[in-house]
Amino acid sequence: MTERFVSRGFLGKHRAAAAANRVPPGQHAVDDFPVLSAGPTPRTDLEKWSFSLEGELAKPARWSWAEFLALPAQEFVVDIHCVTKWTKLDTRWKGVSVDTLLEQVELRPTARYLTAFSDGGYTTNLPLPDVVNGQAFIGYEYDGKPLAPEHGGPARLVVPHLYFWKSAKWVRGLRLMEKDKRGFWESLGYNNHGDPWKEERYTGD
Ligand SMILES: Nc1nc2c(c(=O)[nH]1)N[C@H]1C(S)=C(S)[C@@H](COP(=O)(O)O)O[C@H]1N2
Ligand SMILES: [Mo]
Repeated sequence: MTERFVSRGFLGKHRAAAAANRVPPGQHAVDDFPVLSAGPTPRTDLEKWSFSLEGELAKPARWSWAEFLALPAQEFVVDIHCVTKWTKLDTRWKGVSVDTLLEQVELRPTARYLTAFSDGGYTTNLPLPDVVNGQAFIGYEYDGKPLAPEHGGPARLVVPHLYFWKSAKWVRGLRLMEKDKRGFWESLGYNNHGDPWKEERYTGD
């Protein structure tokens, strides 16, 4: 009994230490999932929903909801970090990797940046190298259930290695661009890149 208690305590501490290494500087881990939206939650009829790739491509691409669900999907277990200082470890999603989407189109050599755009008008900008090689996905299930509207359902971009404002909720497409263009929060003083491990929170960090 005592032995079991001790070894459990040890494992608990071990796990706590491992988790601490996954919390970036200035952040703290939370168990709940806070909701942060700059405006009201848009409700788009799935019949009218589509996802588009546009901009610096040989030809734009567009998927209906049914077509999007038919794309190869993956499960992702990732840590997310909000600039308001909460970190949530081991969030579990199902969605389509941005790599899978980009495989379906022909990028022009001029495609170097992108803007994710959403219902409601939210935008966020990213360099192309930050969304490839398994680093970003369009998530439509969270914790085994359809993604809740307040968390960006029916589908949101998730870019776990950058602060969570880069993970556009209610995302409707990605616009590939030659030049970088600041998105919603990036124009209002948030850092253009947003790496939580470098504490790139605000412009000038
Ligand atoms: N479309 C849209 N996406 C958005 C936002 C928003 O206001 N609108 N807020 C961003 C910010 S600042 C954060 S921290 C996360 C919050 O996601 P959550 O509400 O699921 O926690 O969404 C990001 N994506
Ligand atoms: Mo945020």
